[in-house]
Amino acid sequence: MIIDILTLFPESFSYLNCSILKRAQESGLIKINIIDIRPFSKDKHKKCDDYVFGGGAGMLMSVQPIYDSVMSVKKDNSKIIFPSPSGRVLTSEQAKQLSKEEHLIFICGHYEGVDQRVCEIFHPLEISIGDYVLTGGELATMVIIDCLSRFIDGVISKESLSEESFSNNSLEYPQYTRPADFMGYKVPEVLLSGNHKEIEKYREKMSKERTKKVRPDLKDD
Ligand code: 6GU
Repeated sequence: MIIDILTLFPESFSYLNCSILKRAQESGLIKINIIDIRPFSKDKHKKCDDYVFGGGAGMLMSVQPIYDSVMSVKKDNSKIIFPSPSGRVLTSEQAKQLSKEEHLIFICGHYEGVDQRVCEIFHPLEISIGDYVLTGGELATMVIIDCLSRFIDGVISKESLSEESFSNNSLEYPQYTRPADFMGYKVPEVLLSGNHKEIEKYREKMSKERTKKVRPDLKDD
């Protein structure tokens, strides 16, 4: 998969060069390009924002630099995503669907947002990452990329995908590693028993309990 990120703040994206996403890029499963929008501005001072018509707080990102930066990378098979608190909230299922795309383009808004004509021209898929507001789309873009990358074959193991939270609309059971006793805080006996059937039963029970207590809104499957 090729991912092009259009942003006024390219320096925000170092997280994508760590750990699992770093490895996914090194092994050629994902290619991520971070593209600075500013050089595309036709303004003589490379200005990329302006006041809001009709009045209102703050500045909006202008349509021209975004239009030209999108056109510089857009192909017939590109899916354009505009992370925005006005979009539908990202789900695991949607991330899985997105992981099948060949080319994703992310438009990162900043300040008060972007000129609406960006949406009128490109009809991007608007995705929110939750019911709160961030100062820009950069963090949301990284959240979406991180989440969908895990569904690309080879990025993580198949077992990790099927066992984790949300994989069947429930939260993950608690896990422990060595030592079995840390300052008197003990690992539950059943996990040391080697009885795989009992371990599975215990994990299912813990998962159900945690989901019911913390996220009763998640529908059981
Ligand atoms: Cl995608 N962008 C911004 N700026 N704030 C958000 C968001 C996105 N999702 C939730 N809050």
